[in-house]
Amino acid sequence: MLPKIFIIGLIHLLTVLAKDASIEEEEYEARNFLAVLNKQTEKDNNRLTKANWAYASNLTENNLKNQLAIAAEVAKNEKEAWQRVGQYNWKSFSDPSLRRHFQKYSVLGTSALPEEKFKQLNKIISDMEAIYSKAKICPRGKKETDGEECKLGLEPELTNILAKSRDSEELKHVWVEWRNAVGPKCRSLYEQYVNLSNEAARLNNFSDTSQYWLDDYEDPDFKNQIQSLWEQLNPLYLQIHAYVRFKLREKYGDIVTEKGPIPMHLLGNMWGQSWHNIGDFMLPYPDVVDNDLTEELRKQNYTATKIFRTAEEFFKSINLSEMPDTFWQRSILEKPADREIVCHASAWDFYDQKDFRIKQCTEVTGEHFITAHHEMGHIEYFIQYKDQPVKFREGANDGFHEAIGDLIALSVESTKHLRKLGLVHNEKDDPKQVLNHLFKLGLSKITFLPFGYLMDLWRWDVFSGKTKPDDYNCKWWELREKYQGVEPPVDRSEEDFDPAGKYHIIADVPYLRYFISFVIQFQFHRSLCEKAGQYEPNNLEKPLHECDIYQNQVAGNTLKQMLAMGSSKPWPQAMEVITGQRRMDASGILEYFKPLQTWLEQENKKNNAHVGWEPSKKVCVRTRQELNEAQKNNTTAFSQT
Ligand code: X8Z
Ligand code: ZN
Repeated sequence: MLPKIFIIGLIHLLTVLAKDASIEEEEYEARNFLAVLNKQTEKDNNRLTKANWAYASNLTENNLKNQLAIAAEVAKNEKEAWQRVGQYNWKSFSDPSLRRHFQKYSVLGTSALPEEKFKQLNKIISDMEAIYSKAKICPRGKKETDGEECKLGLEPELTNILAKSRDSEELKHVWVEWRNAVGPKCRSLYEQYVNLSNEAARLNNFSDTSQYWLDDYEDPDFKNQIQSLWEQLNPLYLQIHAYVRFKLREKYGDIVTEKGPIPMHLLGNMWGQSWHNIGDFMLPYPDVVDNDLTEELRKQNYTATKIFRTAEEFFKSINLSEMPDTFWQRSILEKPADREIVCHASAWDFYDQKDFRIKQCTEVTGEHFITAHHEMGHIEYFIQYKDQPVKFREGANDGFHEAIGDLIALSVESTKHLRKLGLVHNEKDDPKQVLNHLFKLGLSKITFLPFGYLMDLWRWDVFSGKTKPDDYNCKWWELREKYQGVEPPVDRSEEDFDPAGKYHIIADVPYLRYFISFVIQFQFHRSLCEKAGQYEPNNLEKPLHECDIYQNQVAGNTLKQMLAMGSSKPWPQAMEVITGQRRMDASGILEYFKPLQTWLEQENKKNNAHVGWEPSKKVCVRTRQELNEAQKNNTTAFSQT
């Protein structure tokens, strides 16, 4: 006779084995299910991306109709798949990778909406994109009736005026008219968009769209981490802000106050998000030769294709992939003259493992040269993770996707590399030149940070309902002032809708990704430069801002390994591959700009430049009529004194 204890033990063991066997069987079946589903998702995504591309590269009614019809069909398939996914007990699977794959399919997104509402939402977004992309304004001093001349669009005309003109009245005109052309037409559409988007989020069990967006970061504390990063970076921003305001006041006089926010039409960019276009008249050392990248590219007969070939060569040199032939055949690298397209630069994955494209209305400028690297970084990510299941063909998080091309551009933009490309001629850098260079880069990177943060601070409160439609515009200006210390060139009202003047707002593209990118690209840069032996902490001979990882395959292979993971693992794991650390960290960008920060602090002291800002004198009220009355009273008050 077997002892009782032994029999009980045996029964227990058999039960465990049987359970294990049934879990194993279930997981085996689940894997097969996902393999089939993956194929279907691949096909559907391919069809949908082709339709989206067709519309974005030719904004016709017919292409829109086709895009909406295909999107609705794909949404139907997604809903069915989602229901089948729900029948699996996937949360108790033993394989974490399988669980993660199911988890990705368990969030349905906007396809959760009833068909009519889904179509409505897509149409609203496409309509806003068309309004934005087709908007045209007249030059200063011309009226609609002047016909032919009133054809200034955002890219390239208005962007160029903002970048080059130093006539504050012309700048103000373009700034105001762009917003007049887009804002009011989008306001009611945007309100409908917010409602439908929230409805979809709730059907996915999120309280609103802001929660849905934040869910991607897989960390309930993410918002706090972002806030803390911003707080660490704010002192550096305040220094460059103070210096720029001081210089703008020298140039433009009293329209720039000594202590107030900066009138943003003077910053060289339609949204005041990047200020590098005004660097030429405020360099720390104006007397040393300044390398103008735009000028050099033009002198050397660069074309759009040559810019992209140059970018490709860098990626290849670190053992990343070349662009496939179809990339060169199907991409749109210049603005077509015969039709309206969405010009905002973008990179496209067609989910068939071979078709990848860029659409960019490339101009031969330094800015577009960098954007070309940015876009190609997206393509490189697509290529490296192409063998993952479709649901893992994403960045580790969306900030990672945005950071890759910029990370490469940090090497490309170093004087050392530009010299290799023959785009800088002097043999050696003197320290003054290095500082000028760092300052120009700071005008794109540091100044962007508060903008990158506040775009979604605004949207989070809009989606959660904390900001009501009646306050949309004034709340926007409140945040612009609070974080960026900028103000509009003229008073605003709720009859304007200025957020719509920025592409990502009307195109339903979350923006926190860029803030994340601008922080982590410097972390990545520091780690890869260390691997390449080009940077050592505290070694003045090897500073971070002079590192160029060109041709360094050790650095390239590390990057490649991270890219190939896609989103198959939580993002801290991907970050660990490159940096050995699992957290976002402001110390990379702070270290990069340390010499600039020190210089700015001294200079601001020397100039007695005010750091920070007092409240703006510009107002934001409900109606234009209220505004007119306030202005009339103001004038009377003014004339009486
Ligand atoms: O939208 C872009 C890229 C496409 S993902 C051109 N960027 C942001 C912007 O233009 O506002 C790059 C930097 C910020
Ligand atoms: Zn991008």
